[in-house]
Amino acid sequence: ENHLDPRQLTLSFDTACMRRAVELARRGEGCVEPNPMVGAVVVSAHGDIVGEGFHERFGGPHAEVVALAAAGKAALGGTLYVTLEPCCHHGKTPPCTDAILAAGIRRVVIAADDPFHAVAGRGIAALRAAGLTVETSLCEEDALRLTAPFRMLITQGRPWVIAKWATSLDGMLAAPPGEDRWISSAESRALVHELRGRVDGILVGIGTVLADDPLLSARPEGPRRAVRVVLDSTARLPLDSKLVRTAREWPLLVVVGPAASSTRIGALEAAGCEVLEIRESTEGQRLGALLHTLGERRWTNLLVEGGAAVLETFFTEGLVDEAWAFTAAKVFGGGGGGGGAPRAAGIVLPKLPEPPPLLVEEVRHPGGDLFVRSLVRRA
Ligand code: AOF
Ligand code: ZN
Repeated sequence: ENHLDPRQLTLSFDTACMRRAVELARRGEGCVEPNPMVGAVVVSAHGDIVGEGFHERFGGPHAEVVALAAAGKAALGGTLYVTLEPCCHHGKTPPCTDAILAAGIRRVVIAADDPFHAVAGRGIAALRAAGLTVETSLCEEDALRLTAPFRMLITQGRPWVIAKWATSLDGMLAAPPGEDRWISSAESRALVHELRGRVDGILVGIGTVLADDPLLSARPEGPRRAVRVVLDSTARLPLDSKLVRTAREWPLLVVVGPAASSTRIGALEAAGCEVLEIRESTEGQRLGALLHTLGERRWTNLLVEGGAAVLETFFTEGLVDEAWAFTAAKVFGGGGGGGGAPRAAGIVLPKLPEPPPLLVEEVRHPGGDLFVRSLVRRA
């Protein structure tokens, strides 16, 4: 005969609640960093959803505390679903494990561990020691992806790197002179501005600045104001560039090498730029040292916007975590010279010892372009 397996029912309800918690967590994107995005759902002993919450901003209450406050007395004897192991340390707020015990929760379902040294398994242990039922790893893959930039910062000491580029259908990275200066559609550019508004930094090479004179700000502004970063080993950045002229409004970090003259450095500093000198000898070491410094500043997300040589270095050094590629349905031609611009794929990929394994996470068609967002998978 045909009857429902009650365990199957429980499993799918648990999964639905955890998916909801993951969805809630994502609302904190751009506001919580360098903290992780976390979401929580409280289900009463009767099986009703009685509270929801997420970590809304850095320094604010944690997801569990928000969800438990919403549930009030209805949490007694209930279940808490949370996307990250509850904390058990006194940080900017008291331990979530205490709040969970005080609310009378009986069962806690956790999607992923917290790699932060003050927690790292101790949150789970504290709840078990208090006699609660604790289950782990439900929707773990989603929760790990959700907190991947946080985990990169905690475990590797560097920000998550997002590489972005736009090309024509024939692989040209920039329009030939005289053409419409935009490659991608207005909708594609709006997606990039949204991204710019939630990252900690937006990085380009000096070549891109000299060619395009970009502003690199988010328009409209997002939840955070990214620092604009220029890789400029000899400090060639023009004082009348848009970047330098707006340096007092939007922070600008100029990364120079030992060959940069102190006069140029002084002029950039006087114009409101921060100049960071990196002395390592190889390109790879310099990039590693820069990312390490940015990690010390607790940067969680860095957007790399080009040009081709900078993208190539990041890929070659294995420092790209996520790729945003826009392809416009336009053919520029000119690959044989005569105004032709560099080929993105042609320059970036074939020089790699091994092409990075990409996992496509999203495909869209903003304004008629093709947008592919993918993740670089590592062993
Ligand atoms: C949780 N629930 O919603 C979050 C957690 O700076 P604080 O005091 O807010 O603490 C931040 C640390 O707490 C962070 O590094 C991470 O380990 C954890 N974040 N934990 O139980 C939450 N956001
Ligand atoms: Zn907490």
